Amino acid sequence: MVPTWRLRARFAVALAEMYGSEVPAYHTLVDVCREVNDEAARARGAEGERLGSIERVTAERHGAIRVGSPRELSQVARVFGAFGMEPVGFYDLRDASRSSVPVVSTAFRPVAADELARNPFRVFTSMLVTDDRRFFDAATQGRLERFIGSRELFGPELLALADQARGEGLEEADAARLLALATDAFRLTAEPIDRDWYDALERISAVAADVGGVPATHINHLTPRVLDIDDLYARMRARGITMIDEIQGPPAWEGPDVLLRQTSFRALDEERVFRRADGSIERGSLRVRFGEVEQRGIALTRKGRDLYDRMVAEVDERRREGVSRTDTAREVWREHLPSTEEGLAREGLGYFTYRAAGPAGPDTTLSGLVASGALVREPVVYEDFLPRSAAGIFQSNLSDEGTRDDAQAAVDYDLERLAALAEAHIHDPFDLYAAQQDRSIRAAEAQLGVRISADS
Ligand code: OOG
Ligand code: NI
Repeated sequence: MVPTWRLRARFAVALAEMYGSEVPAYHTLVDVCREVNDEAARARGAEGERLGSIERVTAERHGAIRVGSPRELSQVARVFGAFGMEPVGFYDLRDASRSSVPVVSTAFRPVAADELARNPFRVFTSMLVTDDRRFFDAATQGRLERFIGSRELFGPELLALADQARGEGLEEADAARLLALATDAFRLTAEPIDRDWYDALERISAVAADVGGVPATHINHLTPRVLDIDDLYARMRARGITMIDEIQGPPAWEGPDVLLRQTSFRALDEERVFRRADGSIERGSLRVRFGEVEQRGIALTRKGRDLYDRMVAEVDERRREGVSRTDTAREVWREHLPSTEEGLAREGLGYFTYRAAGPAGPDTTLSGLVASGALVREPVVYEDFLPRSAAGIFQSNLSDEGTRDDAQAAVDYDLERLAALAEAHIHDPFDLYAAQQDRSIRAAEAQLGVRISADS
């Protein structure tokens, strides 16, 4: 049987090959990422690998896809499940954005630390909320649901192989077939797009048009990871590539990197085939796909995340004319966020793992044991996404804000509701990080033969 992680690694490579042939600028992005990572790794040495080995970081990608219904989402869960990718987290982008982004999302990724270390491939997956009246009136909802209900994104052979991979496993020949079918399911379709229907949806939301106006789904972007996103941003600009105005997420500052920083280059014109109302076929172009890059930092606890959300709100309030968001954010960060990993750990803001390295001294608190050298503390990397940044990425690539009527009632979604619709358990990311931290402390206790107490 082919091990799940190998299937996942091959899936990530196959998607990258396909996407790279569809979006040539992707190759430029990957080349520049490699330059940035090589240089950063050389300059920082082992310190640079605290949030992931250079092998992992260089190979690391996340994809983004968009589907139109609970049925399609539950099929996606089966397909990604074959690669050991489970849904984690819930993101509501409808309210995270000024523009019209009528989707709720989760991310499919490996959940175990050793699986993440072998290959961390993940896919941010959004589902169109067709019954949200702020975006779609009853007639549009009905037509959307009929259109989406009548297409088939994932064929029966693919789904059967995926189920088998999750169950008893697959031998090489079937594994190769699964990979070919799964990759193909995310290929840009050559089938003509109904121009009037697409345009009508686009007036409401470009994202809705991309999901509900096209007969298939596709990889929207495939994102490499870098160790220094500021350097990447400058180099891409130097190559004449138009980047969005700001890096999303935390600012560059002298303290530890937390959560996730992201930026993207603007969507490119891509040729598509359209069908006019009179039946004629024409060529045209769409701008829905873009290139994105990410830099990952330390995973924050619930308390740390609350602080992050408050800081983001404070940046919004404090921002003055003529001062960039990043400069304001840096001020706010310096005021509120501890400037060392030690500080993040002591205040219970970040997740860390601990390993035993020497005999325990009399002080058996976590930080006491770290200070005496009995424990070594390592940061846990953030493996997930940020709704506000995701909305910023969506938004900065829309040429038009679309339309929404906020006087209409929203439809409530949360993690449980999305899980029920996806027919899958959606993990709470905080639980995963906390369990990882706890396991490392329990193992260290067993090795040191002491009971370790928390700092506060
Ligand atoms: C997803 C946008 C969000 C991220 O990395 O946060 C995103 C999409 O465009 O479908 O990719
Ligand atoms: Ni992305």
